[in-house]
Amino acid sequence: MTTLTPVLTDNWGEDRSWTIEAHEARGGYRTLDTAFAAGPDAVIDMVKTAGLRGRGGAGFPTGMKWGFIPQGADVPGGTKPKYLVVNADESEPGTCKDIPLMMAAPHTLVEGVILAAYAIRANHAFIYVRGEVLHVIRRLRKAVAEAYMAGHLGQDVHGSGWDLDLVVHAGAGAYICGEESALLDSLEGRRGQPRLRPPFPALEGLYACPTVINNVESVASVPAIVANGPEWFAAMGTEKSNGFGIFSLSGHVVNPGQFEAPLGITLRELIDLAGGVRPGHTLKFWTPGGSSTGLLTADHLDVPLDFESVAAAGSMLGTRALQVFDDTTCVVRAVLRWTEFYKHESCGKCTPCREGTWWLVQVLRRLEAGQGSETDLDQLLDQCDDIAGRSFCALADGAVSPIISSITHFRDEYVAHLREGGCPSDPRRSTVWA
Ligand code: L3W
Repeated sequence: MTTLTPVLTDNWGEDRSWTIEAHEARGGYRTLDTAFAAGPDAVIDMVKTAGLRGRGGAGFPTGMKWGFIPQGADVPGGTKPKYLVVNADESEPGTCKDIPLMMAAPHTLVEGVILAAYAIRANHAFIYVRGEVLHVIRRLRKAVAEAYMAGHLGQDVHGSGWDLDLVVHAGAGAYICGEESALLDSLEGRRGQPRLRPPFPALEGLYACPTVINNVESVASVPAIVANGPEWFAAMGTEKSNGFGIFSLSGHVVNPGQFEAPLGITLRELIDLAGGVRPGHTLKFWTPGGSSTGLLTADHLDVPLDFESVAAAGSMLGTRALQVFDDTTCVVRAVLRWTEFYKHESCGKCTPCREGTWWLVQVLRRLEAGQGSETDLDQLLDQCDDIAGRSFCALADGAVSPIISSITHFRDEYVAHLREGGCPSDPRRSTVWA
């Protein structure tokens, strides 16, 4: 049985854990002097040796990303200013780890920002926060002000001769701005829409300068790596998915919440830790990393939650947003609701996503209302095929993923809707929407 490894979540229950006094009392900000003594390249090496992979969904190696930033006059772009941007635009359905982290431990994030910015030799950093979460924005701004007052930010940080300014920027509440290149457009003051890549932000990002964009949890994991050493981190998790992560259990479990554990723990173990599926019911389906990673079923309860094993099971680890649905949930209705979300949040820049998500909703509404025929199911899969991999960014891929996986695992339930003229488990049945 894998046990929990509270590191990022360790102080969440403490009185006023978000203050600089509480953070410093636990040894906070001491890693800065360790990093300044070692030098920027040594910090990158530590993160590479630790094997930290991006915690925002894609799992890209963090140290490698930092290593892409061109440095020095001999390399194209090497003399341009460098930027660090923290993606705090958490909005994927089911994903709910970064917001509690920033509320309970904002200084862990600020400390990570300083270490990451130092490693890539940036003098400016931004935390781009989802606009709706005013309480988080206030808390972060307070933490940043405290860090300036204490000399952890600003000119000549800790007498190192290196300067860092950190700005907390509020987004305006669009899901697409969690996509890294749309986030950069938004930060530059434009409407947030994805950019074509290459060039990747590491070469041309904010203001066309080399930019690292990392998720909140990725950056917040760095102080513990510097404090405890990369081997300590690499000893946890699996061979290729090192370390620990925050697993967010929501839905039909007795005690939903955040569970910090080594990568490779299974949903069965996590559900046990969460007190089980609610009494009298059984698990029907779940998402490993938010709705855009699609659905898995009770057959996948023992899949190790690491990047490789979840991919081998046909899904993605994503953001470890484990939404648990029991036998009372209509899978067709759940998928329809998610698809409506993606249609609403499609930025409209590319046709497959803008038009495709609209059509997906039309067909799903008909199916959910029990109207149409089995041919519509095949048409729906054809539409998914026309959309996946043909859009500017991952939004459209995420939109088709729950549809394809639900038809793969629950085709009979779609057919039952058609046979019964609506949801078999809903006595009111649905009526046609469109
Ligand atoms: C330089 C190269 N950099 C890749 C960088 C790239 C980015 C990172 C990962 O999507 C996923 C998505 C969601 N030179 C590079 C390079 N990079 N090749 O590596 O890139 P990528 O394209 O694999 O992923 P992404 O666009 O960052 C993230 C999934 O995560 N997800 C998360 C959703 C969460 C939210 C939210 O809450 N706001 O959206 C859930 O599963 O679907 O597939 O930095 O630049 N050659």
